[in-house]
Order: sequence, then structure tokens, then C-alpha cells
Amino acid sequence: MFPALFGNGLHCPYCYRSFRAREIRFRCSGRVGTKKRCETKLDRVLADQMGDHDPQYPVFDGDGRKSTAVHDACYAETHYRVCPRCHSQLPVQFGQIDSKLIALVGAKDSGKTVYMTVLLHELMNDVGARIQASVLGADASTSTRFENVYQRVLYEKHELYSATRTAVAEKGGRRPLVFNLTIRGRNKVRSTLLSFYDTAGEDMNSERSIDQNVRYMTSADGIVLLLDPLQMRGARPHVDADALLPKLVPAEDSPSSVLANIVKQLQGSTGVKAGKRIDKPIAVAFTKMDALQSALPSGSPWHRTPSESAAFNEPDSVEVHRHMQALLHEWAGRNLDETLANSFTRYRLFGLSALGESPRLEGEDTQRVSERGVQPHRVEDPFLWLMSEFGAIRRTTKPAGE
Ligand SMILES: Nc1nc2c(ncn2[C@@H]2O[C@H](COP(=O)(O)OP(=O)(O)OP(=O)(O)O)[C@@H](O)[C@H]2O)c(=O)[nH]1
Ligand SMILES: [Mg+2]
Ligand SMILES: [Zn+2]
Ligand SMILES: [Zn+2]
Repeated sequence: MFPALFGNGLHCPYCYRSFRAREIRFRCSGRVGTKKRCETKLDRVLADQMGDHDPQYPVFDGDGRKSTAVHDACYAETHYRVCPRCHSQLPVQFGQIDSKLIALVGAKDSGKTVYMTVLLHELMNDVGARIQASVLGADASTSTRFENVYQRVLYEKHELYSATRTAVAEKGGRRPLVFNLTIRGRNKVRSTLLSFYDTAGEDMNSERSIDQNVRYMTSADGIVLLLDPLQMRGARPHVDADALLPKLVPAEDSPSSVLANIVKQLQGSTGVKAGKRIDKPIAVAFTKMDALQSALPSGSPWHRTPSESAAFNEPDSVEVHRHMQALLHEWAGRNLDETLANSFTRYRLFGLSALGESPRLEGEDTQRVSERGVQPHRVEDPFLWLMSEFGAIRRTTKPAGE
């Protein structure tokens, strides 16, 4: 039931390195024990790996399979368990509950940061209510950062983000956002840890990619690859006249080069044999579909609002997949689709709009969300497909549109 406990062991949701349960270490609680109380100081490992320079209580070895340990130096008990590789504090139920790392990747400007924010916001609100799920930050830093940095900019200030800084620019790497998703099933409650790492588009470019980024993709249980249709030559003539049309990016950042890099990195580091495909589900989604929706036929399945059911609607998704496949051939040629089919055992195409409407340009370079606010369409589809691939949510075969 708990795949994260077997095989190669566990994966840290913060640094994505693997280890076994017994290797988990503990951090002193700093409480008063029967000996001299411990003091805080710089944790070199945490500083080097995660860029966190705050003084911390010492890390010590214990039986990592247990939930508590007593620190020999002070005799105080602690329930803070940390990753043996990066010293990040592990979520409370880590190791006991299912843990899924979902890698969100895509070229620069493809819409990753906006998508991640809107998806999580939806999971915390409407979509969460629909699938009877709740989402909570698994650590204090995730909760405050999501609230103050991500959510506030888009939903309160109604502004778009500036480009995400590359992990190289942020010394020591960036901390992923880790959430605990709890789904109420018919007779049991199922928890899944979700880890999202907001990559910068540049990190996808092979020469500049760094360790953490490659680890992030190779240890992921599922991948969401975002493709920007506004970067596809065949789509650009169909873009709404009043939508913001970005400049064409250089060839090395094009959707097909990014996909080629991802395949290369995954094949290189997971040891996939020549001629074999990568056995990780990959959801490939066109973002910014609002800018192209008037070019779609009125009967397009993309326009439909997926049913209110808690389950993942397979027939609806397959119809959208076929439509997106036809669009992909028309907009970017067959090559991308061929690469996906030849490289992955399971892939599915999606179309989504995180904002629902094109942002407006204010002044030289500030972009604002439309006055009507954020109105996402089909942002949950790729996520629900992955969750259904993991067996975490049900799939229904009820005909689409019913
Ligand atoms: N029309 C439309 N534009 C969008 C949507 N989502 C994002 N955009 C546009 O895409 C731009 C980039 O979005 P981001 O989420 O910052 O892209 P990113 O992939 O995180 O970019 P980097 O962090 O630089 O790699 C935004 O400034 C918007 O102009 C959408 O749903 N609809
Ligand atoms: Mg970004
Ligand atoms: Zn770690
Ligand atoms: Zn101590």
C-alpha cells in the first residue's frame, strides 16, 4: 500500500534524494532534558543543500523507523525527524503515508508558476470540495510562502509573477512546496504528500540544468509537462487579437527542445535501456488555451466543463486528448507527439487555461490579471489523471458530458 517504503526506499520531498527509513535522523527539540540544554547553531548541511542559514538545534542518529528519539547530549525527547541527506525536517507522517513527487516542468514562460498556484488554489477550494479532498502545507515554510508569495500576488494583487529565478541563481537551491493532500474515500481517508518544485525555465535547458533539477525529474512519480501553444508557429496566426502574444523564444527553448532534453535527462539517469520506454506517467498540457479558444470549433470537448463527480472522467479525458493531439499535429507537426509515444509508456495530452483570460499589460512590463479575476478552466485535469494513475482517486467510465 505504501510504495514509498519499498524499492529504492524513500525520497525526500525537499531534496529528492533517496534513503531508507532507518537512515532517517532526528533534530534535538531544544527542550530541557535531564542534562545541559542544547543550543542552536548553523547547520552546515541544511545551509549547503537548502540555503537555510537559520541557527538550528543539533541533528543526531537514532532509530529512524521510530517517530521519536532521545538526544544523548541533553536527554530531551524529540519528534523532529530530518532527511539524512539535506537535514530538512520531514513531514509528520512521512514514511507512513503515501508520498508522491510530481515534477512540474516546461520551457521558460510556459506558465509553470501561474499553473502551480492556480492548481493548488483550486485544490484548496472548488476542486478540493468536488473530490472531497483537503490540501494543507506540510511545513510552516510551505504554508507561508504559498500564502504570501504565490497566492497573494495572483489573487490579491492581481499581478503576474516575474520570471522564476534559476536554481543556480538561488545559492543552495530552492525549497519545494510540500503539501499534504487528504482524500475522503467511501470508507477510508487517504493521505498523500505532494511535492512541487517551481523550476525556472532555464533549468530545463541542458547546459544550465543542475543536479537538483535532474534529481527532481528522475525521482518524480509523475510529470506534468507544460507546453506553451503561443510558441508554436502553427498556432500563432490563430491567437485572439486582444491576447498578449509573447515573442518567439530561441530554438533551444522551444517546446520540442525542452521535451528532447527531458527525455535525455530521464533516460540518462534512470538507466532506461535502449529501445525501452520510460515508465512514468507524463501529463502533457497546453497552457494559455484561453488565447486560442475562439479558434477551436464550438463542438470541441475542451469547452466542456468536466462533471461535478469526485472521480476522474476517463471518456471525457480521452476525447480531449484526441482533440489536443490533432491540434498538436496542426500547430507543431507530428514530431512532438511521436517523441512522446516513443519515449513514455503512459502519456496523455491536456489543454488548460489557468487564468481563463489573457492578462493585460500595464505600463512597460507589469502584467495584470483581468478585472474578472482568475477563472481557471480544466487546470485540475492533468493532476487528477496522475492521481488516478497512482490509484489515489477513482476513475469513471461514464460517457463524457453526462
Ligand atoms: N493567456 C494566458 N497567459 C498566461 C496564462 N498563464 C500564464 N500566462 C502568461 O505566461 C507568462 C509566464 O507565466 P509563468 O507562470 O510566470 O511562467 P513560468 O513557466 O513560471 O516562467 P519561468 O519561471 O520564467 O520559467 C505570464 O506572465 C502570462 O503572460 C494563462 O492561463 N493564460
Ligand atoms: Mg516560474
Ligand atoms: Zn532531503
Ligand atoms: Zn539535545
